Amino acid sequence: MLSVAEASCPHGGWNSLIRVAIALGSNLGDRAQYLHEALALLAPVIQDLHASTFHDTDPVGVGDQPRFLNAAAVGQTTLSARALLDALLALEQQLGRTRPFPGAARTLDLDLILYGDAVIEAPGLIVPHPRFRERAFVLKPLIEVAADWIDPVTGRTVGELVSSL
Ligand code: PH2
Ligand code: MG
Ligand code: MG
Repeated sequence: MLSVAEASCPHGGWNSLIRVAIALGSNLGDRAQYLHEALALLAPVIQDLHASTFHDTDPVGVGDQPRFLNAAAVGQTTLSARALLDALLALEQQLGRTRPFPGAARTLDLDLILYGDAVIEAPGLIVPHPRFRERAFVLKPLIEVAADWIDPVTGRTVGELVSSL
């Protein structure tokens, strides 16, 4: 586990840019509009933001729910993983997300999937995302923008992870 200082500064230098990957999902209201708005609001926080296309997907593991629109985005940030997570949660709230129960349908879900090559296990913050390797709705958008990114836990690229879905 990283210390607070390391999590804030994993590669030396407090202002170094870290490459990050975010998964976006929406299955409530105007899904495409929420994803577009989220990307616009992420741009000031994540530099050089590149987004995948939007994928219409079956809900996975959440019972009978509306279909999802999923996407992935990569870019660079000076924020610590914790500060980035906090920014993502605030942005979800800004775009109307409520949490009536775990797994409820949502206007917007923003998950931190990869933060450079950091492996972090802290309360509420596990990076790489613990379930991203088996989730087609994360990997298929992600391969469009980060096919060569190496998962620091398995040593496999995103492309390889997609191949073994
Ligand atoms: N997110 C979940 C659970 N199930 N299924 C799809 N298709 N897309 C999602 O984004 C998604 C899901 C938990 O966050
Ligand atoms: Mg999620
Ligand atoms: Mg989430």
